[in-house]
Amino acid sequence: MLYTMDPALRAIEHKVDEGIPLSLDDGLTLYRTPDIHNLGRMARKQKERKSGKKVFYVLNRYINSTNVCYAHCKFCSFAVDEFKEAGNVFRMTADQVFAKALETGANFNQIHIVGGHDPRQLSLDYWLPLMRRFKERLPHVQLSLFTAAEIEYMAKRHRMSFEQIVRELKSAGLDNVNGGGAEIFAEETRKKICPNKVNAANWLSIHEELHRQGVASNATMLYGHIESLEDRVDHMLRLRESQQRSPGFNAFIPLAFHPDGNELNDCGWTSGLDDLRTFAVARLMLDNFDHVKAYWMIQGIKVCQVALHFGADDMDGTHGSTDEEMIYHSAGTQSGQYVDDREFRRLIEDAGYVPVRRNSTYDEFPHDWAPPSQQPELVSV
Ligand code: V47
Repeated sequence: MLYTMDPALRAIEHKVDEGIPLSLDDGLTLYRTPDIHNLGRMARKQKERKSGKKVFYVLNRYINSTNVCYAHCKFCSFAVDEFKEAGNVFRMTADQVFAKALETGANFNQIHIVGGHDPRQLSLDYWLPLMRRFKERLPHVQLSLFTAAEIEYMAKRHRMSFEQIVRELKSAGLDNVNGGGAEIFAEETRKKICPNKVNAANWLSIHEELHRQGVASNATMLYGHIESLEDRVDHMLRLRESQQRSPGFNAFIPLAFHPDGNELNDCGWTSGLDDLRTFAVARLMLDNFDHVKAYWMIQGIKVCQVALHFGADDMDGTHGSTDEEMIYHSAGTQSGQYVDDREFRRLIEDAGYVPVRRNSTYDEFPHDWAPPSQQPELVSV
């Protein structure tokens, strides 16, 4: 049988080739086409226009600094109510975070830290000295800290504007803000899944302020729960418009919903095809984003490798051998805790691409680059 292209894709491909931004209807057509092969081909063509044959990864340390959280998002299995479940609480001291980061040496280019809305930890008094300490001891490491939800929480508690809080964080060395907290911007859906969290307008305002002050950031989308396809495409369009107003997003990261242990468990798991479609649609909709990230921890390393043929050009970070990611592990991910950089390079090369080591802001490094001194500072905890 002769294989024919879905005719609905032809006009969209023409627009992409001409650099014309896609509409909400185009996004829905891409999501609904049965022609998954041409969808992948179009996304791959766009990926290769952006980053050629390169696929990026970062040597990373990943830390969840506390699971105490007062936001009570319906999709979250990680957060703990410190009064109802006191026995399950962890709250690292600044010394513990510092020691954890250096546990496996100093040869990494990014430290990624996120935690809950914890009134005892989420304050400038805790974070600013710790950030300065990192910068002093590890000048080659970029600080990829917080999400916009955590920044809004700190701004509120310190009675600061977004402009003021970003200035404080930047002065202590903030290089990049993680893309979490975006969830789904569409108001009706957002109200149902995370009513107590930063709203869509503030999430976007915080990222735009970060960019104005020269701090880079990422953006995520949580998909595969109660949202509609319209909500997903609308989310991408709001990000594209925000990038237009105040550029500074590096990567878009689709986060597949994980159902174990949370109130939305009856939504189940996303399918492999839904994951691949989402990478491809994002690559085609977000024409002003340089990177689409397939984070092995989330869709699993096998789907993420295939995603390199559906528009993704980044596999995120190695994680250190003693890292313990908890957001996804508490929600049922089957991904392990650790992938080393040799494995990343093999997966990327097998897919026909060239692995490139990066930092948070996509400066490139030889794969065997090492910082001048790798001696970890001894810290008592
Ligand atoms: O905002 C929480 C998500 C996010 C679940 O910037 C869940 O490179 C799926 O910020 N199922 C935080 N997702 C993680 C985050 C992140 C992740 C990867 C890369 C980057 C980056 C940032 O985790 C939250 C929420 O959307 N999340 N629970 C769950 N059950």
